[in-house]
Amino acid sequence: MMLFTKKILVLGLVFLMLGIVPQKLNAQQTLNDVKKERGLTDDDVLAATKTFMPRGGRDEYFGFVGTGNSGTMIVYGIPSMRIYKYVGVFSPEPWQGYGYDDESSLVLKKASLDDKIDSYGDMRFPALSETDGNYDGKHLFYSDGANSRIAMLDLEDFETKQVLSNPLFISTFPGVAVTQNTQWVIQTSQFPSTWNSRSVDLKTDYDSKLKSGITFWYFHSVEGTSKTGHAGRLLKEKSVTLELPPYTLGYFDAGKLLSDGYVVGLADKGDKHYAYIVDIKKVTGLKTIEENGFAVVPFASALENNVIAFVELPSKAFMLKVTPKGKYFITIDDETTVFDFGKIKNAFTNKTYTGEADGGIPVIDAKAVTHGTMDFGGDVIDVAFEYRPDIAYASIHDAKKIVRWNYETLKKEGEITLDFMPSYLMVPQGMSASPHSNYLTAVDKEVLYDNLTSVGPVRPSVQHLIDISGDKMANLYTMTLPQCNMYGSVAVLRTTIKPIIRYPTGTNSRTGETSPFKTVAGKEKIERQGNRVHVFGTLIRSHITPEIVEVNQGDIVTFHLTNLELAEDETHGFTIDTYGKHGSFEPGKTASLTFVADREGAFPYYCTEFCSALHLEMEGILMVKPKGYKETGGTGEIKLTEEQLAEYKKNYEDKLQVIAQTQDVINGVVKWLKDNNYQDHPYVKALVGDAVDQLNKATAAKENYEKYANEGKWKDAFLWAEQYFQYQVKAADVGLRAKTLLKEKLEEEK
Ligand SMILES: [Cu+2]
Repeated sequence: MMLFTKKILVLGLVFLMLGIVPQKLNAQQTLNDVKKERGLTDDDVLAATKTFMPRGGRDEYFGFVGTGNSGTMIVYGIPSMRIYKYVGVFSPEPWQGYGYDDESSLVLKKASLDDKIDSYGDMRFPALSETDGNYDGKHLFYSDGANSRIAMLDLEDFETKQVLSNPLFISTFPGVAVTQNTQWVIQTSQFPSTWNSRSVDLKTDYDSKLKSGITFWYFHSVEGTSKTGHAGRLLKEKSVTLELPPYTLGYFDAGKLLSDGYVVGLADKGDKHYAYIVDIKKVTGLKTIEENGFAVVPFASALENNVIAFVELPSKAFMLKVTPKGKYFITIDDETTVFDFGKIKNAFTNKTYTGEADGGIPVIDAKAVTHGTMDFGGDVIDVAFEYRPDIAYASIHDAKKIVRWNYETLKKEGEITLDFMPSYLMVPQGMSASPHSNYLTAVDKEVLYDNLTSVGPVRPSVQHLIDISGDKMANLYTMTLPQCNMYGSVAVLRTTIKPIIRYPTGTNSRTGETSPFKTVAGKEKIERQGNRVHVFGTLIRSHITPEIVEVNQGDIVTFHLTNLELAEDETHGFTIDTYGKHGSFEPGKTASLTFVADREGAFPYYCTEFCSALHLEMEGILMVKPKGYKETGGTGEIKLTEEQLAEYKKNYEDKLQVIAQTQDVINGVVKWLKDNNYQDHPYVKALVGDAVDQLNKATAAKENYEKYANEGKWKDAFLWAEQYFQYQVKAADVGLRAKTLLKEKLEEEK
């Protein structure tokens, strides 16, 4: 106490000496007070009001960003720019057990060249699934530029369902594009490489042995949604790769509506720069040969069948995007060029070629197919399209500007000057046939130097939200994206996505099918065959069953766990201390954790997710008995004295009273719930279902204590009564939560 007072005195003196008066806190502040105190302008306050999300408010859009080398995806809201979730895609993500439980580890291992799980990626430009050119909110795709993989996520549960290895490319462009009905998910190589992983003499063999290519991954889409998720999958056996000479391939986009059936992209070789156009229907219908287990259309056949042509560009381009209705595509190099897709299609079909590029690829005369060019007076990085017809935005990096322009009339229509250098742009649904939004985001790094607190040499990625609804564009908000090197993003109207809140009990979420290891209440068991041990367990507030698992050192052990909960957000986590395994069990999910019990000892396991107030009661113990361990000691039975027996009898009778009182509480809650028609509220109904499950589990305990009491075995009777009481408490806990929730719902309705 003395010491404490002294400290305050010293601090006070220091403040006095430095002339610092500790800041006074205002208990009550008006909007004007806050504005004045923080030096905010009216524009600042307006921007804050436009992005502020009151409690219970919902964002208009879901945004999706690939984290680049982290190999994960960020889900965020627009306009609040709040991050909702990180999802493991190309690298393990421990919170959701991705790459830690058996089911998701299999997803990642299948895509690995050497059976190891890659722990990073390079994911820059995602694509959302489309129906008739519009986002349908079902799937999301990413390409891994660093490890030549492709991934498919389901937006029903925001989980990665598929990661596949591209068996041909070593270097892959870190972006994907989908055709307008998601029949093909397109991925290209980036830097030329050998496809057979053999070394070559680069001086003499570069043109003959190094290759590039475009892969058309066939997507098997399934109408509607099943209870276990969208059943669509990429099918490797129906996918095709177009072989190309060693060009470095860059950004690409799929045609849509007016240009459906074509893919256009950037190709460079030496000092020659091109935009390519490929006829998808034609190329995917050609005869293929097999290479590395993948169907390949040989380049000679492609030439012969006129499936690819080039348009020459004046300099190296960095971006190419197709306009929303598919009428044009825009390339960005030293200047910004709007190409007429229709004219290119005609020249391509009629073979109106004026030259030939390296490898013999026919070249279409650029002048004849150009709609027009724009000079923005600086280095343009990206374009984005919005809902007003023919309107696009261009980011002028060095001039720190975003220009609004019309790609039909080729006129500038406005601009906003920024205090940073903008790079990649995104308008919600801007890459679909129906751009939707009043918002534009711009990626920026330089903003940090002046405007954000330094957090050491490496800094987070930053994207900036701009209001484009009016004639005058306005700055709204700057969002930091940690663990991320950000490039592109996509966003879709929030209501287009229909997320689920639970799986049907026993679902393997990665396959969408019922897990063969699904376990229901009362059927928990431990099976052993030699040194292979399978634990079939369940998780429910607030209990892990079984609570004790005994194995021998060296056993291969699998915990197959099913979360029996039905209630919203009742996720349980599971880990066995120091054994390096972690699982996340969302309501209904079954997942498995396999490991070798190679260290002897007692290893507690427990629920890692805060699932309820009694969350830490979810625990148990894994006993790993050392090799050659023999049970010692007596029979385990201890003879009780008369006094001890009487003591247990009294404890038992006391416990019965407590049980009766608890039952009264439960009955009261049940009556209240029934009187208030709890069954009309699905979430409350789910909670009551969970509570009933808890009580059902208790019936066996009740039978036991009654049996032992009849036999006069008071110790056993007491212990089982205690067990019954534990279940009762847990059921009461869930019941009370249901009551609170229903009360809230009824209040809302008033
Ligand atoms: Cu839990």
